[in-house]
Amino acid sequence: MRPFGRMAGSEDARVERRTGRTGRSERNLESPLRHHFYVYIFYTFINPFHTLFQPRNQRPLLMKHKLLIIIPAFNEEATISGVIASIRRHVPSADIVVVNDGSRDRTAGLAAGSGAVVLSHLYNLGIGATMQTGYKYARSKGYDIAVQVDADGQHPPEQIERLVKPVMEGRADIVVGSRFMGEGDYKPSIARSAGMVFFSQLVSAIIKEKITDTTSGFRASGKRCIEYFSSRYPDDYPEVEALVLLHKKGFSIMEVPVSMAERAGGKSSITPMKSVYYMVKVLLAILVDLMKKN
Ligand SMILES: Nc1nc2c(ncn2[C@@H]2O[C@H](COP(=O)(O)OP(=O)(O)OP(=O)(O)O)[C@@H](O)[C@H]2O)c(=O)[nH]1
Ligand SMILES: [Mg+2]
Repeated sequence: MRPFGRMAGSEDARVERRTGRTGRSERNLESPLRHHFYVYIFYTFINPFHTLFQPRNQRPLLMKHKLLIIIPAFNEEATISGVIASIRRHVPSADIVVVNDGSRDRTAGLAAGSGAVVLSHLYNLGIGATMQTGYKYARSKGYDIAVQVDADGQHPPEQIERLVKPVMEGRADIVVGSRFMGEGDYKPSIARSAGMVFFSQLVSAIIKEKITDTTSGFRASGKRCIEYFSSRYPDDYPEVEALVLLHKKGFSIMEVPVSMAERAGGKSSITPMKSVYYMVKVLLAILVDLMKKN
């Protein structure tokens, strides 16, 4: 007896077909005309539609491009494994790199254990430097698209596809997931909300296009943006300034609605004091960017 039973194409099966021990008529199975007929029917009528019935996460559009998910992570041991598992489930064709920004907890080990590539900063360098490390990696490995997904579980991986699609179709150089386009029920604190409204109006006025969520880090960048970000990326709290820099360089920016959760674990770095510093720092940085020639 064979341990795994009998395979359809095995020698046994072929012998049986020849000898007719399967009980089926030999003439039916061997008829080349009928075989060609089935093949013709399959490739003419059934195969052209097969992509419609594929599961969402195996859509050819996502598989045609080299896609990298960049996860910036600083002390995110509570959530990193779950975030990686969820990305794998929803975008199995993507590669994942975790940029561990000098975490003092088990973030790096857990990320490696979940199968992601892990790049570690020796010291905490901040989110700007963390993202730039990710973009440098994307560029060096020739990725077509890079998507930033936070390590704290705020960015839903099932919505990565809607960020990536316009970039793949050549409709935008960067696509930002916006919490304020009618999806989800994200409610920031009053102080944060004031800052968000202020920056959204400022950036919209500068780039002459409505941007509703300038602080969202849930974004997909195409090849040209990857190239640019690998050589220049703002420091602290970089998301707002990055949009102004991209606009200055002539890149096209698009927003799509997304829903975002609250942090699923760990600790937010944004205290009320830091929010004030953030506002002033980003404002000054944008003014300097606008004054600079290049
Ligand atoms: N805070 C902070 N986050 C970093 C740093 N380096 C990398 N990160 C990662 O950058 C991502 C965004 O940081 P968050 O602290 O979540 O910032 P946020 O989403 O604006 O703030 P919350 O809404 O409070 O979560 C997370 O995945 C962090 O782990 C760093 O130096 N400080
Ligand atoms: Mg967060």
